[in-house]
Amino acid sequence: MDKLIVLVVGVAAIGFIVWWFFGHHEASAAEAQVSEQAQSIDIVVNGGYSPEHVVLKKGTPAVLNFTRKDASGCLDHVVFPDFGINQELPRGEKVAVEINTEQAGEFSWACGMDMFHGKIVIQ
Ligand SMILES: [Cu+2]
Repeated sequence: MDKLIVLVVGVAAIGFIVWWFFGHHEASAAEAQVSEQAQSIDIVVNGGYSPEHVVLKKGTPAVLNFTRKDASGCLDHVVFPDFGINQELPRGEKVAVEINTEQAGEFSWACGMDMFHGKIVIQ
């Protein structure tokens, strides 16, 4: 009987690990607030990015406002390789990152260590 319990618990643990690493996690997506001249969106940095997918309108200057709540140093920089941006994010401060939206496409951003990722879609 003990062996059966160990087996059941073991299988459940393996199932959880598989789900954790390979399961589909729903990503949060959001559209920026757009007016005629500008668009902006607030992004909270706390164990990742929320939202992590941002849709921007092509040709309208865009600002992403990052606020880092996470205490870990892992997320203290945000990097947009396609735009040559490497921005420091002091904890608790709202930091504006300007994005050039002249070109449509999908562009990713990441933390300084390339562990956490987000994506902007310019369309
Ligand atoms: Cu990191």
